[in-house]
Amino acid sequence: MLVRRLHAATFCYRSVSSQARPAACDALRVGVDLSGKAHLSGASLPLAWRLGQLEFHIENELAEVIDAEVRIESPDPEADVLLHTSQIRFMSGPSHSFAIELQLADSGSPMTGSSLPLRRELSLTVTTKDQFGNLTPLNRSVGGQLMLRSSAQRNAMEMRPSTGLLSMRGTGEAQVFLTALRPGHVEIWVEQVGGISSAQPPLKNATTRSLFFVDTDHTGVYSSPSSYLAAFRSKASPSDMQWQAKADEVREAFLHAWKGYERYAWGKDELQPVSRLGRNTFGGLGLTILDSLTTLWLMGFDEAFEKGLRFVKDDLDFDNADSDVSVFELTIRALGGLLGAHTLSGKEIFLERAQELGGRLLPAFQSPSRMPWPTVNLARGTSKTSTQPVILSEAGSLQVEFRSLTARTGDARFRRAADKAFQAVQSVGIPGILPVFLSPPGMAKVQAVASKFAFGALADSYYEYLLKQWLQRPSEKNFKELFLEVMDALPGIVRPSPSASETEQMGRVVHYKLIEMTADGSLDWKMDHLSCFAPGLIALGLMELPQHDLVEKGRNATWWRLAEGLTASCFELWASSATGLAPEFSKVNSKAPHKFIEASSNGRHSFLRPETAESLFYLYRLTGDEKYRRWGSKLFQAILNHAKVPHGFSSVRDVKAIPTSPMDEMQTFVMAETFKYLFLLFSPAAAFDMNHLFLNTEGHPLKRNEL
Ligand code: DMJ
Repeated sequence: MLVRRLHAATFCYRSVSSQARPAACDALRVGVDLSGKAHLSGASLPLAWRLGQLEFHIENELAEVIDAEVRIESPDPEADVLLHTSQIRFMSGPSHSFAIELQLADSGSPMTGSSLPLRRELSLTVTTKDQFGNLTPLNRSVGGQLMLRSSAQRNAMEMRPSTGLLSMRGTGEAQVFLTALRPGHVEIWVEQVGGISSAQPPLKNATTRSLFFVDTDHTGVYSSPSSYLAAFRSKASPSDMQWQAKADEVREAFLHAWKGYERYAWGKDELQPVSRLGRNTFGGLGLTILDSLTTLWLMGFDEAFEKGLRFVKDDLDFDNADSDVSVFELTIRALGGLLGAHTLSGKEIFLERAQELGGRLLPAFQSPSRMPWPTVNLARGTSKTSTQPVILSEAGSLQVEFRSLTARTGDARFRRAADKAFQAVQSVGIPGILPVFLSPPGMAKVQAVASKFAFGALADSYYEYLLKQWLQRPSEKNFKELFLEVMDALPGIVRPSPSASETEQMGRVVHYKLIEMTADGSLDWKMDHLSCFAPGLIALGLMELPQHDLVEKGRNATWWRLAEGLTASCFELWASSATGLAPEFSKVNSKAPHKFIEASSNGRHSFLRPETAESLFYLYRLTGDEKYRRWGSKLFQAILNHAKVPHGFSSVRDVKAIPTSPMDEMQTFVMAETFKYLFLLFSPAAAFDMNHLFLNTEGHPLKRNEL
């Protein structure tokens, strides 16, 4: 109920020129007629004129302009006084509040959700209202002009008119059009330019609105994991149809692992599937959940994904992570997992929590060299200093996650930190393959530490992120150039040498081995399973790099040979053991043709690592050769036969011993990567859109061209 009061002083005269007050003045009555639905409240009655004072209480349930006719009347038609009638208009008050409404310009549909589409023109209407909610023009005496302002970077948003000028109509409404060209958060607000600014309320505070733009070409298109699964399965080719049953078996295996974790370790970082316990190895963040979200989505598990989302929303508490945890692992698994879930589902909660986690990881980058300290305490926001050398993969593969976080949130701190760490690694000035250790983060000038040159443990994802940072932002050509330099140097640690003359093998695939070189330049005849990501990376390079780069230096032919030959060796690592599982590493014979030699006892365990499955996935995408699916099916069968336990899957102690001895641990990458790559290998290409997405080193989808 709106109540408006009007006080008026009136006087009673005999004539305009006379100040005399006749007796008839006491008998005067007041009459009031109101327009619309307004009426006088009881407080105004009786409508008598008393001692020259009139007071009206006008009530109206509508916020509308009210016209009142006020009459001073006398009951005596002969009365010797001047009678009076006044027209009073109750106008809107001065502008009091601003409202901003958004609609899709072409369809007029109001945009009420939290995420707005990129590259679609939005019509933005600004209205000014008075305290009663009446549309009202701005008080003209204030002068000046109102402009719409935004925090978007240059070239990230277009406005019509380009100045953002809000031409207020008499009704108190103005319209501008805007189109976001980059994803992420943008703030908009109304600003007064010129005029008496002090007469305005602090407009920026009153009008700021936060908008979040997403690329709806690839995110938020599917409302649930199952609709995503149904959509890509509807695009299956005849050969995909034949493999669908295998994809479903992988789905079942994944669900078996998820159920074990859900039942016995929910909220803990990892499941110990034999003892049926949970353990906190990463600070107690429920890391298995964070690392599984993207697989849950791709495999179409609605309920489990929803449960994971609720965990992220309600239970994930970084304040509980009061221990020193690897910055690198938190980045690729937890941050990557949250960003990947955001990529696929478009649900903003994942980005919110990713941003929070990113903020808590930032202290790790405050070192003299700008390379991250190895660990961070998320609860305290601190990193312990360390005098240990920096591990190449740890400083050099955090970049795609932090850069993506900046692209999506607009907070430049994340990208800056990761870029500085990357530049610090580059500052050692060694081209191509780098030693696996660099000077500790506390040394401002970064130097190489005499250590081995390798593509497996301690180094792997550094090389992977050269190509993937370029996919994330192809205009940064230095990443591509660095990757090409690495690839040109790679044959130095491959045996047999992949140069065409030595490997003219009549179309036969040569089983190349990726070995290591010690600091003094001699070869270490050992191949890590971790290095089995390399053929997949080379295949990705063959699919994505410009032809002119591939033609140069005969790269095309060499890369094809390496991609196929290294994949064949990685498959052999699995297939040649008694269980069919691959050992952590294997020795390689130094004599041609450089066959694998039985792994030494400290390398015979298997964490069910994903790298071979990962390469099979890329090789199948590159070649379409069904052999890679058949090999994948062998890997999967070995995992089912020798690593499955009643409540999950377990790392095994010795891949040569049957029955296997379980190590009572299920690494989170088994669910993030191993099962995901096998599932994608057996699924239609539409299950993972490589034109718009790429996978971080933990198998979480991020966007290409995001920056
Ligand atoms: C995963 O965490 C990632 O793939 C990382 O790049 C290497 N190690 C494991 C899998 O083996």
